[in-house]
Amino acid sequence: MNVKKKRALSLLTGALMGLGMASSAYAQTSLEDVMKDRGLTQKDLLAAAKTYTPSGGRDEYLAFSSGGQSGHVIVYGVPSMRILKYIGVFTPEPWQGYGFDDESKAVLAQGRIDGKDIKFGDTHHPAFSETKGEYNGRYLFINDKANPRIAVIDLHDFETKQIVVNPFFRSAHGGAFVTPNTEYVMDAAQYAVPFGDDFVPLEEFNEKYRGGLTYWKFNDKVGRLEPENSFTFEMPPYSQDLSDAGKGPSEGWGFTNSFCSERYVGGIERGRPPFEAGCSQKDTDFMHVTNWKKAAELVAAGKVKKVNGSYLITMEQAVKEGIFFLIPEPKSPHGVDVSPDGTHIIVSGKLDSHAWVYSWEKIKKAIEAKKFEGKDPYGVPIIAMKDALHTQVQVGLGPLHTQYDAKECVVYTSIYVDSMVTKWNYCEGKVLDQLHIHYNVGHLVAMEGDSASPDGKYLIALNKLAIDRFNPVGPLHPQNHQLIDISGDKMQLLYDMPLPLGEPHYVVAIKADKLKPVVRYKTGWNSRADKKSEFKTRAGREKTVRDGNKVDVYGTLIRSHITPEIIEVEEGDTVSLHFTNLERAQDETHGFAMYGQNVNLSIEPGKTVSATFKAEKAGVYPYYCTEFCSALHLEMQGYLLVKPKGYKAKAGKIAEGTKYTKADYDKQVKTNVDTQAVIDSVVAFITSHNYKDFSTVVDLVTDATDQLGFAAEAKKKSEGFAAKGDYQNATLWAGQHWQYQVKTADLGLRAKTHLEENGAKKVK
Ligand code: RUQ
Ligand code: CUA
Repeated sequence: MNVKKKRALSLLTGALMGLGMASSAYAQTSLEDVMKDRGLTQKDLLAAAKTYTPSGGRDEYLAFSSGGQSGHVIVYGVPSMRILKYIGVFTPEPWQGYGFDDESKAVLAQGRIDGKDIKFGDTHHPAFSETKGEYNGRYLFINDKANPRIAVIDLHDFETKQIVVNPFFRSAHGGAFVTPNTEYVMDAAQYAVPFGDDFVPLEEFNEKYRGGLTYWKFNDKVGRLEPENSFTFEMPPYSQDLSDAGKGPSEGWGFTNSFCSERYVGGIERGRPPFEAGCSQKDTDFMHVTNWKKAAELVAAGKVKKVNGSYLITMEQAVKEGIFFLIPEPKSPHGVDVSPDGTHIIVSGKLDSHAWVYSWEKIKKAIEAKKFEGKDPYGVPIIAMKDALHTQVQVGLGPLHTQYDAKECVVYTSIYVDSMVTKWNYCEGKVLDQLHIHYNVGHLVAMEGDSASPDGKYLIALNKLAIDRFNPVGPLHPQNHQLIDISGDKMQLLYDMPLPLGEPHYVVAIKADKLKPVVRYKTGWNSRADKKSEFKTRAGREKTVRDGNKVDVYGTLIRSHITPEIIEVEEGDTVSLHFTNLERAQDETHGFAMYGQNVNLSIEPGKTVSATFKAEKAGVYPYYCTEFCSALHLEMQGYLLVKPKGYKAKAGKIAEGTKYTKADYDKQVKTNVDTQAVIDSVVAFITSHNYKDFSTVVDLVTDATDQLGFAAEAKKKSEGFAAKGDYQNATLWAGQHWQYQVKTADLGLRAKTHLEENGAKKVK
């Protein structure tokens, strides 16, 4: 711990220990004042100390939250609850240029349904890729409930790389859940439909409508789902809900909830009692148990037929092969959560006050002994509840989802109706603690909670309502994620975080040090396809290529100019801009926005992106960089000139706005000489230290050397013009020389600061 941190901590502990005997009188009074002013209690201070992250501090965990209908994923730190990023997934996200450059448009286009661009997503459940049941920090998957799709986000750059559309379903809630080595990503349908595109009247619901569960094959090496190798279990029209994959002894199996196994079809307009009445009549629904390992073997052996180009395991086949079973579960269940060791499965019924704990050992025994209490109307064997249940525990009204603690047998269940979290022991079947939250909790997330070795520590309650917790901002309230300390015996509420993008159904949280995202791409990188872009452009190689009425512009961006600065095309041309960001330095992103063409790009260091549009209307279209990237950022600009058809340029030159003389030139040269002295001193500092041991500094130095190279060229030009007595051009090029010097100095100073702050050693 550094001195600053130690001191801050001792001040705080002093204050917490009675406020009368701490070491620093100054800090003590001021803390007391703050407490009095803001009406804080000692308990508040303790909570603050557990979440407060000093400037520059990092979080221990990163949480990835569903962004609900926004179609995004929200990333925030735990315990600070600071939002770090929105990742565009199913919908455009302008800041990241997602949905604006050709590369990301291609990703979004994979998610089209019947050729239609879908402009929202209903993201529910994110899931991390796993190795041996542990989060490996490589990929994140998330489902879209409304338009049955799954997206793949690569955590090496936090970008969405792929979207797949389910070939059978018309909704899918039970995703994304991964098998222990990310062989498959589970996604279950919600609302039964006829598979295929045919219209089938509701009168034929029982015979022709179907539910299902898709196991999407994931290719870990290339980081993509393989629709051609994925398979779907056809299931009864029971409204399959959430799923979870078995682990350890239950590895190879999957578990899926269902509700409305009554198969009730509402229709108040036909004089029928509504859905909700008919869907909650029976005391139990069904947990669906599927054997994906055996199913995969059947597929590999060529025993499964493809329908609509995708493997479909019919109910008949699944029953015959002994890979599909049903077990009664409590009324209208919601969550189904497999224990970290894979021995138990916890299910909660929304209309029941119990959590039901199933034993995998018992289920397996019943399957092996072919001990069934009967079959459902589709011939699927039913395992009797008593042959599968370990225990049932009264946890509160409207239990939904369960998360596992690091401590054996300890779990947390969200209690929707009672607005509560119940901590209980599922081995012994007893309640340990209860905590009220605000209000109506949905999912819970514990740190690494879905892995084979949960960390415990913190729990976040994802509350559906915020009501009175925040400053009012109109009828649509933010959602409220409440951070809870679960390290002790009693749960302690620490923090309320309003989340203004929703509805965020589920969150997964991973140890921050498992993530190693890149800070820059290899120069000329197509990040969406993860390969070198065919449009990569190097400094000095910028060009415009015309082929008929198609114009390709190969440009670059670097502080502080866009090359080219003037683009000339003709009315009716199709224009493709290809830009490469030449920066190597961390966080030197340039943006590119243009008037009236929906062109808005984010070009992170090294990235190459393209934007294609039709220049339909003659006119002048300014463009500029959207990121405040350097002192001369506002000057990072240019013009697209769309000339009328057949336009003939009049002879003449661009009129100079200002005229320069020898005195102007001399003044600029003097400034440049002074600036060079600053650069020299910075260079001397850097090279006299072991800067090569600091990769950040090496990058900065490389960029600075580039800039200095450009500076030398500009200097030569200015001197050439001066020699000819053309002080107009001599002054302008001397000014450009200075621009490059300033950028060199800026980079150099950042490198110097980095060395000073990180204890670089003097080497000569
Ligand atoms: S949901 S509040 Cu997981 Cu979609 Cu339960
Ligand atoms: Cu680049 Cu502003």
